[in-house]
Amino acid sequence: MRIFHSDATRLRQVRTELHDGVLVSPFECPERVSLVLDHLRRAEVGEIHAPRDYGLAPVLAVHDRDYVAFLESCWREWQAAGREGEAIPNIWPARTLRADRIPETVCGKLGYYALAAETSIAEGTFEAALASKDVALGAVEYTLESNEPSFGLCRPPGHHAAVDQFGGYCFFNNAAVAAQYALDKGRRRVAILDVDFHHGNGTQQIFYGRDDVLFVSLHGDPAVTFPYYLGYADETGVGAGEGFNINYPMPPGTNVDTWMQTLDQALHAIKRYGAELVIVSLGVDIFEGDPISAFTFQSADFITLGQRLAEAGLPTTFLMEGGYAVDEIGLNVVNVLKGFQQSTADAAQ
Ligand code: OKP
Ligand code: ZN
Repeated sequence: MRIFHSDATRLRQVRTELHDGVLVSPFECPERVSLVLDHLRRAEVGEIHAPRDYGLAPVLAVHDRDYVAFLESCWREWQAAGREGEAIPNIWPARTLRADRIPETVCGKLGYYALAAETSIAEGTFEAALASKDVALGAVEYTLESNEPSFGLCRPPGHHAAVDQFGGYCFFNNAAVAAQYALDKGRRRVAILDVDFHHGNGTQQIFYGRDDVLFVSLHGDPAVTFPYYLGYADETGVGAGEGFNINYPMPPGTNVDTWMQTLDQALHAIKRYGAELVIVSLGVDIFEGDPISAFTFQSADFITLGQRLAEAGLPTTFLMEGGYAVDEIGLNVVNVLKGFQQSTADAAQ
């Protein structure tokens, strides 16, 4: 298995996250990268490579050009406006307001392009987001060329980022960028399997009307969990995309047996679809000790998860999403990848 990592993913170093009404030190912090990297090195999961610079074209293949320009200029404009803290939206084009005009100044644009308020923007955010999509592209390109598995240590994560919205710590949808890249390289059916605790609303939105990417997600029930306004089981796709979006919302506290049975259903759907590539949105915030999530995985359960994924027998790229219990995040990621490798080795014997 080849691993992709870029030091530039650490460039996002915001001080604030609006959490429970308080500005706290962000859960999604650069130390996450160091911890995972440490464990990957110690466990000798595979060679660690830096990705090349893929430029903006693969981003613009799934994201809106004005949205990307906003992310690039937001912090500069916010500073030029003389604001004291980090850039945080405080008004949105909510249901009773107009969403068909983009305001001209940064405060209005922030609300237009944000889907939540916990994700502050400051120095280095755009640069880290660029590095994160390069990590994803490096990983998927390796799998496309070799059929060997890969892991992209993306940070910031991506699955909440929609065509023209950021939030939930996400700016560019790394999994979507990678999936589109695979299609542009000739793959015809790509599956994205999202196992992060939170629903991947951005990935769903990007591919909702399309049949060339199957999106399958296991997540906390949005009735009681972020992102609240997407991720229900009746969201099955639209038009050509009808039937190519599958959500498995589960209540907080769901046990691992139930979760694994649901995973089996998800993998069946991916096999039936005839996926040529599986991109796993790998959030390890399904861990029982995660500070902002509510599933019950123990560290050993992540090995089982890796084994089950390997049994699907498909070319697989893992991309890092969430996971915030910093002490165990590295171990849990390594366990998924080791489980996957063991099972693949068994199958080859
Ligand atoms: C990003 B990823 C919980 C608040 C949650 C934002 C969560 C973003 C998760 N009380 N706030 O999917 O791991
Ligand atoms: Zn999450």
